[in-house]
Amino acid sequence: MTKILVIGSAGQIGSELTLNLRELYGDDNVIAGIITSKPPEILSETGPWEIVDILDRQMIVSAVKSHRVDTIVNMAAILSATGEGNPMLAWDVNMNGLINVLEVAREFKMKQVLVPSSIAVFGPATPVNHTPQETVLNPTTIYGVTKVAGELLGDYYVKRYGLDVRGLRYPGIISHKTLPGGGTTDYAVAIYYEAVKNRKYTCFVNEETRLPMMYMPDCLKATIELMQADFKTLGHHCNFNVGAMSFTAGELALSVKKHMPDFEINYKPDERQKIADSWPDSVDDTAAREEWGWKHEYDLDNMTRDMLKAISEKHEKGLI
Ligand code: AKB
Repeated sequence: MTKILVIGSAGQIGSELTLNLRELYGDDNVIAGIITSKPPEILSETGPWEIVDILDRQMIVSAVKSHRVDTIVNMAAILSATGEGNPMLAWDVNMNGLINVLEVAREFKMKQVLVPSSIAVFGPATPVNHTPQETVLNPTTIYGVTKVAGELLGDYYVKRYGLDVRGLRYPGIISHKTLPGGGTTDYAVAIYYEAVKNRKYTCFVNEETRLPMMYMPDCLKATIELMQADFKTLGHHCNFNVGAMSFTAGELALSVKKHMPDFEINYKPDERQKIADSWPDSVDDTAAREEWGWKHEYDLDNMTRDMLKAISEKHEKGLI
């Protein structure tokens, strides 16, 4: 029986992934690892949880031992914008945290470890359109540096110790359940909340900024499908490009306007513009499609319809 520990369970992806994994593997078999003693109710009421600080190896060991964990999903990370504000923290959580996870996984002979990466591994010298799987990785953010090192470290544990480590390069993830925090792509979530609440939004990247993006249902599908893929069929391990959609901030605003003609947007680029400019417009995810059958479902307009509906419902209930 699989027993999964999700570290960083309260975050944007971790919170929804934990619930999806509980549906798939049974509530008791998915342990939410949360850094504080106050877990979101939706996680504490639907299954087991533990306080797990990724920087404290003994805490990870203790959760692994008490629940007989055989799989770790590491969703704890400091993202690009926060990372630029505090590079040492980004290094600490993203690298020292990761090595803790990998070492515990090695020591306890885990069945699998999932270690996400990001489009932040790319940099200004990387081809911008349909960025290949194998290409120049010269990121200019500390977050990107840690993600490149994380991919290499994961691959090293595969080769050196035969540990099953897998990971995918998430694009900007858009969702309406748990807010993202500290990322450059956060404008693509904030725009929907501000549209519903105030009918206007000041965007922190310019109108022409184009980035690869993905709606949460596709992100969960990609993550779970990669986890379920047969290890023997994988030619890559910790660095799969996964694509879904690619749009500019202006195109995103137009998609919102289709539903809310009075929505207004203006652009006031800040320091995050430079980060966005260093990332690709779109990625070539042939390896993911060929090796484990990746196929996205949502495009921009489907996602916008869904996002506005869900956030409007929250607004009507006074939840936001
Ligand atoms: C960020 O913007 O930092 C993240 C990412 C693309 O990894 N959303």
